[in-house]
Amino acid sequence: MPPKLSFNLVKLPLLVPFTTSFGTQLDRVAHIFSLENEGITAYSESTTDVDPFYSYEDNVTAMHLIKDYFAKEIADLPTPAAFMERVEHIKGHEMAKAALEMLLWDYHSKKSGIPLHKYLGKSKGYADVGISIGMLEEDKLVPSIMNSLNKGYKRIKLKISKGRETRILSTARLSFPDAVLSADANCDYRIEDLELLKSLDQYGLAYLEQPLGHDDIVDHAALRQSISTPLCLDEAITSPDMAREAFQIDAVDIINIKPGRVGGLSNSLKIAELVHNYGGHCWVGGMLETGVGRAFNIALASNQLVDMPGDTSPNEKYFSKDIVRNIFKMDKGTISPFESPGIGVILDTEFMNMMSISTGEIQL
Ligand code: OSB
Ligand code: MG
Repeated sequence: MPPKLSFNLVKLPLLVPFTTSFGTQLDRVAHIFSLENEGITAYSESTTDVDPFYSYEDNVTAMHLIKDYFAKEIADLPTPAAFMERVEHIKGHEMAKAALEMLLWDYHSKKSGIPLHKYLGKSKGYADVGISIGMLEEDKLVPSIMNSLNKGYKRIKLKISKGRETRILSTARLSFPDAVLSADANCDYRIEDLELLKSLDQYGLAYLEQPLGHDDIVDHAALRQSISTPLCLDEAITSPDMAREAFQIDAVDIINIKPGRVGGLSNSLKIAELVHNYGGHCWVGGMLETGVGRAFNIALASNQLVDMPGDTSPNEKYFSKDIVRNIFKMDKGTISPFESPGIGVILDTEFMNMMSISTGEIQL
């Protein structure tokens, strides 16, 4: 029997609406992929969503690329690195590539009988965990931060947007003078906003994440010279080459690595290595993933090269019920990856099917 690739498009309501500078998200709508071969079932999740707001990719573009270009390249179950070489001539679409690249990582680590976090290289055996808090009504911000600190989160990241940053950050800093705080602007500012961005130095942030354009590193380099807050890039780093160039022109201190955004785990590890060689720091971000994508993120965040707390909250932060039976638990601000082969998640296929908008098989 040849390998079989199938998908579920699931829609899970978020426990708390997630508001960023680009909008409010009420649900996580995700393609979950399953690859079956010789008694092994591997899984992955596309980090795309309904709207092309975080990046130009969305669920429809990802499915187009996967069905029409990428699926046939995994029919012989290549290594993740070999797959990435085969699709290199297709520009961009890193999230679509990552969905299949990560499927191959899960498949090969399961076939080897090794948990993914060990299969990826040197693992610490745990991930340090921070939280990403969406923009909230005035009266809900302080209780939300308080609750997160009580749960043991090692860093509190607050979403900001142009015009709302001063209220959010001054409120947070006044109430929590010693907390490790960061701010994520999701590209809402321009270099013309320099004075406003300089004023954020007073809040003693651990870093400011992606204040300027999604495809910019030049203005970020200029901004970095003018502020004392360390600069973290997310959207702008779409490949190991972009990471290298950002360090070469002094545009960045810290990189938020999201495997989806950079074409998968091979590139994530390359970026982590490069960051280390340039003396920078990195952490693993998130895209409100279900338990499937979360398991990949936590395996990567456990790597020794990842040296800051990431956005890998336990499942219960996002969903009242996830599509997996084994959920992550946070203990003193850390989460341990699963120790069974591959990503180690046990899918709740019944619940996944119940929450699916559509399902299907993809021709390899
Ligand atoms: O910019 O890091 C971001 C969620 C969706 C899209 C972009 C971002 C985020 C988050 C949440 O910050 C991270 C998470 O908890 O998964
Ligand atoms: Mg971000």
